Amino acid sequence: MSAAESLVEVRVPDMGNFKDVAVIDVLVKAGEAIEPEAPLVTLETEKATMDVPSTVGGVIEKLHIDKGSTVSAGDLVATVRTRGAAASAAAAVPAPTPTPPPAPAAAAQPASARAPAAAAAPATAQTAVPASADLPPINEPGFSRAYAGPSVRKFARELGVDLTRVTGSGLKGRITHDDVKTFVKGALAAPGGGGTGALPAVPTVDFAAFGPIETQPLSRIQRIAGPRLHASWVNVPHVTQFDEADITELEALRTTLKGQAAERGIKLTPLAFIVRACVKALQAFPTFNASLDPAGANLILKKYVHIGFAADTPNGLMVPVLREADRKDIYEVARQLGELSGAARAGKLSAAQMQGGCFTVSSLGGIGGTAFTPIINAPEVAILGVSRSAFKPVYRDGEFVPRLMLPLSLSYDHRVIDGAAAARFTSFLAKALADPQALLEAVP
Ligand code: CAO
Repeated sequence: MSAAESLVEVRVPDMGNFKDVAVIDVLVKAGEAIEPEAPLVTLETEKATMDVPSTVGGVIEKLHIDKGSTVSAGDLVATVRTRGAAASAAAAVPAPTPTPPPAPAAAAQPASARAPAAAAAPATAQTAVPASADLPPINEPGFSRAYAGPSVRKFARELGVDLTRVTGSGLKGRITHDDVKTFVKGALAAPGGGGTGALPAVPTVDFAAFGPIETQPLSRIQRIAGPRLHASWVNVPHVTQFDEADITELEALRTTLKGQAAERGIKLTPLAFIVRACVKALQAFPTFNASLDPAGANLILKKYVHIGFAADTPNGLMVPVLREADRKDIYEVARQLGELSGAARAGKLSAAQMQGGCFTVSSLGGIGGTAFTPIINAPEVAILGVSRSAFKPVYRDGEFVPRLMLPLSLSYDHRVIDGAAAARFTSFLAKALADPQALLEAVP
């Protein structure tokens, strides 16, 4: 240590009647350079949280308390190496700044009882301008009620972060420095790199605190598919149009043809008919066979029809693509559906076999259900969900007759497709499925 340097002990200041107060956050590390008044640790009593500031600027020589420990007035917090004459640390310690307890207690209080929180906010609070113009403006009443210590509030102010949007991971949901940093990172990573797309974080829960648990890693496919599904969910305004197709004749026809198809090694499932009907619908409604360009300014219409279909495999959801579905008759469609789903289940699909899709069909009909809302396989603009067919009473020519009805759930990108077009598309599909002979026609 040079002659000009000295060591200053920073101690816990007088906290009134409080003793054995919990240290809920340690805000600095040994070796870290700090300014005078920099918060060192955050303490929490039953009534408030408070930061203990340093009395001097310098470098942290040693920290004497850990997160999770308890302290009382006079306990040594840190030793700070500083330049110039050593100040009398105990005498110079400013009083800690309290912050009221979290929302549940605050919510039960009258508004006036929450006033100290507003007072704890810096004087600039009402006029603070977000550091990033992309971050949403700060909700001042919410900010003042947010459960965070003074240093976290100051930090959030500096970055222009609205604390009402930050999920606290600390004790009882208290917002920490790391939570603010995580929020900012999320805002920067969000589409557009700003903050308007930032999502509120899901609370972190210690499940083991409530009973036995087991942790299973997600499969490789789930890890790849998850972010893509999420990207579609948050980027594409989804609407789902429901409809029903009368497939009584289709099933009758399929039953008569199934045997001879099987002799050719083909499993003629309802999905083959559905894919053929989708091809016709995509030809009749070209905006469903399209994608928005990345800028969202142009619609790219595709002159080919490659249809993806969701396949449930032991490794997770995969979407093989049936290429040039418009050039294949129903038997060829059925044969390729069988081959591709077999390859998917065996984990033998090539990357090329999963690329280039224009529209996706997700059939849960072999499993069950009456309807669902499939997530669009973006940048495609629509996906057809198919549920299990069932006999229903349908009113026809003055009487109820049993008809086999197939539930259809079409999710579409509302930026590209409007509701009327979606309703026309599913009506068209229903008509096409009700006329199976037309689906059997040879394909040029
Ligand atoms: N209603 C009633 N029965 C149906 C049906 C429907 N909509 N669709 C299929 N079936 C019947 C079939 O006729 C078949 O019965 P038979 O053997 O008596 O003819 C049985 O269900 C099983 O069919 P399948 O599953 O072998 O064939 P498929 O063409 O219907 O489906 C495939 C193939 C790959 C789509 C399917 O196996 C699959 O993986 N489905 C799940 C897709 C999925 O997970 N989607 C969700 C994605 S979002 O998470």
